[in-house]
Amino acid sequence: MQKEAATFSVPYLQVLDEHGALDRKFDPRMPDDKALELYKWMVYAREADDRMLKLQRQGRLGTFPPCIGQEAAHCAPALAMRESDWFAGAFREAGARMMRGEPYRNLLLYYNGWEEGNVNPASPRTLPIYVIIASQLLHATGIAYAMRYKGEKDTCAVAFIGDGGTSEGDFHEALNFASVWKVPVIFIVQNNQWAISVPLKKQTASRTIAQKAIAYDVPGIQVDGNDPLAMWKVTNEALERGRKGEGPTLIEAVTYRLKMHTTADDDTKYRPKEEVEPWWKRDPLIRFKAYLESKKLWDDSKETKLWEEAKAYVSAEVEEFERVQKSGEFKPDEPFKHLYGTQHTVIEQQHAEFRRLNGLS
Ligand SMILES: Cc1ncc(C[n+]2csc(CCOP(=O)(O)OP(=O)(O)O)c2C)c(N)n1
Ligand SMILES: [Mg+2]
Repeated sequence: MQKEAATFSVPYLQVLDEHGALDRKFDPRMPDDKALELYKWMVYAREADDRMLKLQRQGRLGTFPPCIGQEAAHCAPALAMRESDWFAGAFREAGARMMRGEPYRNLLLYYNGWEEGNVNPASPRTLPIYVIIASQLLHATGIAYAMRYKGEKDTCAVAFIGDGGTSEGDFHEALNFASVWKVPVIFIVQNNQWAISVPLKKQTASRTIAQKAIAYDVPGIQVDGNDPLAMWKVTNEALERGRKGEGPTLIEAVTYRLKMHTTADDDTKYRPKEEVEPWWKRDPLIRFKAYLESKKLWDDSKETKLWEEAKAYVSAEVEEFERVQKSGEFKPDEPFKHLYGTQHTVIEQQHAEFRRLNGLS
């Protein structure tokens, strides 16, 4: 006897196409004030990245990973989240971080080597930037499990990862544990088609990343990651499932890294411009602006004003970043104090050596 043991499918969602046209059947009815807030932060993130690129090229900032082109994939989920939800990002979610109350100067400080830039004073539930690929998924899963264990019924954790990160064991361990224990955690894969210079097709033979959820019996969905409405809708649905005790969700946001991996590499060396160019037409900012205009919420004068505000905000933060660096307020040996919760002899020795070598009294 042979029969189907189980059948699976992988849904795909797009609500706004690349011209900003709305598929009414799936319209999540984002309130106007929320839509305007979202566009604001997407513009702020774009301006912030543009400025960081210039600062880095001028030698005023260390290397950093631009999120240009991926604003919808991380800002729309941040809009759906509550302050009480935990945010475990990777390193390409600048817009979402600002939406969680992180001052832009923090990102500048962090990428110039100051650990103080990792402290979000407005949101203790926003975890620091994770460079160790995929580790944040395990932390988010553990935290969400602990929150439920402690009786916080409505709290979810949202973890971000890249397409490359899905090849790490941590990704699979987090999905497995979260599914078995019905943990209220959401995994958002920003599939930007590249992991440094490794293209998606060399990363995985899977036709979608969303299908990786099937192995763990987790609901998985592939979404147009440059569509803010689709991203907001699926994140809301996943949060609702998590809050109801129905467990985790895997969201694959199909997007594109329009710039280099970090300012330390030259992407023109490993990918043709013919591949990159069409993605500029799918820019989430262009698409969302067209949508706002179609709803009569936006016009040219509002657009000009918003960019002026973004530039003024970014300039003021850059000024503060440069002031604080010179002020001596921050301590370069700060990380030694926070590596473990309690003191550790070897770390203390290293700390003393660091202070001696750097002439710190
Ligand atoms: C555990 C681990 N291995 C390797 C690296 C080096 N590394 C940094 S970013 C990166 C690629 C990440 O690609 P992806 O997950 O697609 O995220 P993206 O950079 O595209 O946002 C690698 C291999 C790392 N930071 N951590
Ligand atoms: Mg990637």
